[in-house]
Amino acid sequence: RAIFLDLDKTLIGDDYSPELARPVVKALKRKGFIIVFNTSKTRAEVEYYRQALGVEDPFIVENGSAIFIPKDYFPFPVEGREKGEYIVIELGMRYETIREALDEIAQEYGLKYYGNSTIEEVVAFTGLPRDLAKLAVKREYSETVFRWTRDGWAELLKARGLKVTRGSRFHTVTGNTDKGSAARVLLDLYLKVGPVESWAVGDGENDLPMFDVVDRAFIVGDLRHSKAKNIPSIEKLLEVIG
Ligand code: 2M8
Repeated sequence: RAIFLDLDKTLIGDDYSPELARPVVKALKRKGFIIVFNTSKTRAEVEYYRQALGVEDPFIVENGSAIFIPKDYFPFPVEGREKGEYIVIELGMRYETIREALDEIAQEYGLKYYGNSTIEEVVAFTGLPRDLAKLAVKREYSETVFRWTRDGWAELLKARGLKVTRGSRFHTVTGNTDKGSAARVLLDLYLKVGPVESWAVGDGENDLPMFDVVDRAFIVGDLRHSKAKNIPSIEKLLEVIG
């Protein structure tokens, strides 16, 4: 069994600490789940949580933009870009391209995103501890927009082939991808090895496409989705896992 897990407000709470997630990850491991983090976070941020929680499976970053697969993880060669200890399957757009589009309209719409903010501003807007904020601004495939003074910017970006999605707190700008497409690509790789039952847990609008590609979906909180079962909190997830 493989489980796709959103991080913010699903596996980790408002303080961004990995502590709440520990018992959940432990229970999932005991049950033999493959644990795939599928998040808006950057590779640097996910590496922090993987290390803190002892998770070594592949992971999906920046809202479905790229799948990082440890080299030699699958018993067959995987097509992708070699980057350090990973093979990376890139489904999104390069950060530089997204930044160019944002920079062009930033002034007109009063847009604030990580790239035109100081670390202090990022800390203030996200509530991230400074060390984690530094990892959050290491974007490779997406940008997080947290403030604007005029509407219409999202439509403009969409007309230029970019995607704007709501996360737990902010808006994410990516290429034409989502958490569901990336989960599908990774599931197809697992299916080459053998049958796999897929689960997903998330809390935000950007998690809905992921629910559509798995066998069992769970929503933390009160977001609606026909296919998913609502579970009120992260701790409740433990009951579901059994
Ligand atoms: C952003 O992600 C959240 C989660 O969905 C959001 O869009 O609301 C990203 O910038 C992520 O990298 C960052 O850690 C997080 C901080 O809340 O915000």
